Parts: sequence; structure tokens; C-alpha cells
Amino acid sequence: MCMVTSSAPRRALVTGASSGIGAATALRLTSEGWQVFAAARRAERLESLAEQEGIIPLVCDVTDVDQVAAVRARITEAGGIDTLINNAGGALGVDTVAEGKLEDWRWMFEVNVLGTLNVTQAFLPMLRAHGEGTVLNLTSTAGVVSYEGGGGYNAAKFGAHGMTGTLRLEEAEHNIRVIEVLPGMVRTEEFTAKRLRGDTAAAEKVYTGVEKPLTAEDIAEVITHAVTLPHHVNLDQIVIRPVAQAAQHKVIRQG
Ligand code: 8X3
Repeated sequence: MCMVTSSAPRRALVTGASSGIGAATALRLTSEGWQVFAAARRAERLESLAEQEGIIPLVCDVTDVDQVAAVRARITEAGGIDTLINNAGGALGVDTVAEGKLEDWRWMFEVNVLGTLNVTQAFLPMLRAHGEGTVLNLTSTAGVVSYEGGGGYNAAKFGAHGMTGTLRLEEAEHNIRVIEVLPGMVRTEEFTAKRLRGDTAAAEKVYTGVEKPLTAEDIAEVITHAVTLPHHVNLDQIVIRPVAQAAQHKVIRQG
């Protein structure tokens, strides 16, 4: 078993790194001296990220077993990682359960649950061998509180939340720290627009009058803090909301 020394540079894989929280996290970690493997499906969006020193872009769909195996081979060659940040995920639709579309639910389960499983399984042996591994899963407040129209996203994030708890119990004996970050209302370029199928006007309304929704950079700062703490310190569940969102159903709007 290879133990880290305090002078060793930290190395992470961040999935879903081409935009939003993933991109902000990759940038923030590299600004703190980390080497970051930034994985995402869209090569063209990774290009600008790759201009930052310390970021190695890797094109990868987290739901594809062969692509994840290829990424693991590249990362193994390049010296491995000590930290896995499972950020890839997303929501599709705001239908009621009665009206929900099976294909939307399938996509949400694929990316939020099975993608996380796929990447985690691929990298656990490396993290175990490292001796002081960290897995950080980005779930959501939607993974612990249901809301109308949450449907498939609630179900998928509850799934990811459950899996994260199980992983923590199972991997503690391998000295792997498992952190769950559960953001509430975060305004990013893509999350709500994608969920509302490109209806940017409707997406804009979600944030109307909300003073200071969280930003991707806010979440990246919290993630960086959590993974930079001494390894024996596990912030096992971090719920983050803007002050204006006192609870899932209580959002303060001005005007
Ligand atoms: C996003 C939080 O409240 O839109 O993960 O479901 S919410």
C-alpha cells in the first residue's frame, strides 16, 4: 500500500467537468495546486478548460463502461488519483409522476445513479491502493426532500444519496473517505435550461426575485474545502442552500 506524504500533489478526477459546478471545481482545485483530470462528454467544451495549467481533459461518457475503462487506463499511466469527484448528473423535465416520461426517468437514473456507480467501481481499487482515498458525490437537496414535479430527479437523487451512504459504510475499512455534497438552488448556465428542454425564459423565471442564488463557484469552494481537510476529517453530508431558500418550499423572492 502506497501512503501519501504531505508534500505529494493532490490529484482528482472530476466528472461532468465541462460546465457548471464541475468546471468551477476543476478550476478551483487547480488554482490550489491540484492536478485535475477533467472528464466530460463534450470535447469542445473541455477545450477552454484545458487552457488552465494542471487540467488534463478527458472525453468520457460516465455511463459507458469501455470509455470509463479507457479513462482509468490514461489516469493510471499518468500516476493515478487520490480523489474522485462524481459530479456528472442532471435533471430532465418537471412532470408529475402521473405524467412523467419513461425515457426522461431512464436518462436521469443512467447519469445520476448508474454513471456514478460505473465510475466509482472503476476507481475504487486505485483509491484503496492509495491508502487515503476520497470519493465526493454531488447529489442534491432533491435527494432528501421530495417536491412536486421533482419526480424522476427526486427518485434518481434519492438513489444516489442512498448509494453514497452505503459506500461510506463499506469503504471506511479501506480508509476511503466518502463525502456527499447536497446543493439546493444553484444558478448555473445549463442545469435548469436543460431540465426545461431549452426554454431559457422559463429557466430564468425559476430564479426571478431570488437574491443571490448560489453559484457554481460557491459549491466549488465548499468542495475544495471538504477534500482539502486532513483525510481523517469527513464532512460526510454537506447541505448547501442560499439564504433565500430556507427550505425546499420556502424561497424568498423580492418584488
Ligand atoms: C438541484 C436542486 O432544488 O432544483 O439539484 O432540485 S433542486
